[in-house]
Amino acid sequence: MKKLWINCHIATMENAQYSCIESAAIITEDEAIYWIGEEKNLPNIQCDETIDLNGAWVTPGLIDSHTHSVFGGNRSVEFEQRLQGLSYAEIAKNGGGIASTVNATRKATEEELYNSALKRVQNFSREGVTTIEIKSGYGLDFENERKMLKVIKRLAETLPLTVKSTCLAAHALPPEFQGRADEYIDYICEEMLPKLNEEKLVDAVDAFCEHLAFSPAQVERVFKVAQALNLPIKLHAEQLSSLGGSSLAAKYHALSADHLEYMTEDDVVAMAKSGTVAVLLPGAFYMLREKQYPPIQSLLNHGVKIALSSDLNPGTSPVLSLRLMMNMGSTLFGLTPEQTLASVTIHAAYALGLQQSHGSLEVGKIADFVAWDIEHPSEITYWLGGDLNKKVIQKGQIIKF
Ligand code: DI6
Ligand code: FE
Repeated sequence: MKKLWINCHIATMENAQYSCIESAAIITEDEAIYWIGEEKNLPNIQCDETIDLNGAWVTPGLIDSHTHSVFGGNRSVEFEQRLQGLSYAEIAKNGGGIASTVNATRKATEEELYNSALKRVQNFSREGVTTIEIKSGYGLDFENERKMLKVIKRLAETLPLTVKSTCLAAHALPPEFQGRADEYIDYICEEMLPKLNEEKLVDAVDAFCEHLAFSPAQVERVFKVAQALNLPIKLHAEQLSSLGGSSLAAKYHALSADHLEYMTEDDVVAMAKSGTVAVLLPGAFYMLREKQYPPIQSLLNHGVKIALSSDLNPGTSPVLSLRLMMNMGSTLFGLTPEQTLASVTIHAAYALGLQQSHGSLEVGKIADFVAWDIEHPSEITYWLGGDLNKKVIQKGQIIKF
């Protein structure tokens, strides 16, 4: 089935630039792009349907490469408590913090987790997101990590979006392993990861490398198992302190290292060498009122690809808008709108290992795109919020919301 999409302008994002084609057209065949170019050069090919895009700007579908979209409960009460003066430590002592989400996630049924995550993911989808990565990491034992990963798999099967699942069992120390972090890492390496992988529930492996989570040495043990299982690697690194996690990620040719506020120049050089994508998370930066900026200029100078993501999670980044992250990427981190668009399209595709098929509009790639009612692609970053009248096309089909 061939469809002809006419009367549009296109920011293809080839080479991580707008790479504009004005007065353009696209021919899709089933799920893929068959032809793309200036309308005046359209080949004489019989199409089954013609869709007039009314002068819209077409971009690749947006890609959110780092989310924790599946979780039980939420932590809005803690947000309120913090604004009334309670510290993180006090909240954690009262059973709050990440432990409260682990508790709520363990208590929730698969059905409950699916239904709440579905609403969050649909929010992104309505905004123009066509690919999303979702992490486990609030179960922290085999049964509950498996439950989360099964929810992610079900989202992948039931939604038109491309969904990638990442196992983040090494996110925090579960209560039953208090004081025995190395034993928990043993459990992940010897049991959890191999079994979850065997059930084909895992597309990639992630960990949280931080004083309040796991050390580089512990993370490295998880990486070794991931490598042996042929699973790509990602890492939460340098969010609150500098432990060299991003260099470790680079050493293992990780797809991405994420957060990175406290990374050093050496880390940047190591990531540039390995081609590891820097995933920046302005939502968590903003919610934590972080003062330390990721070294944007150095990343750009060394040619490290920068992606921006929501980090949607109930604790540090209750973010339901990737476009808001694009705006923050510009206002807080100084990226240009062209760079922010690359950061949620082609660079985000690299962060998920999907760059061959996703992230830019080229012949042979998947026909995921958004037709925006705007006059220039910079507007996608410029407008704060709002729907921006648009059509979302996923695998060659217009999505009905
Ligand atoms: N970094 C974060 O900011 C979140 N996880 C992580 O690795 C926090 C998760 C939470 O507080 O629930
Ligand atoms: Fe995260």
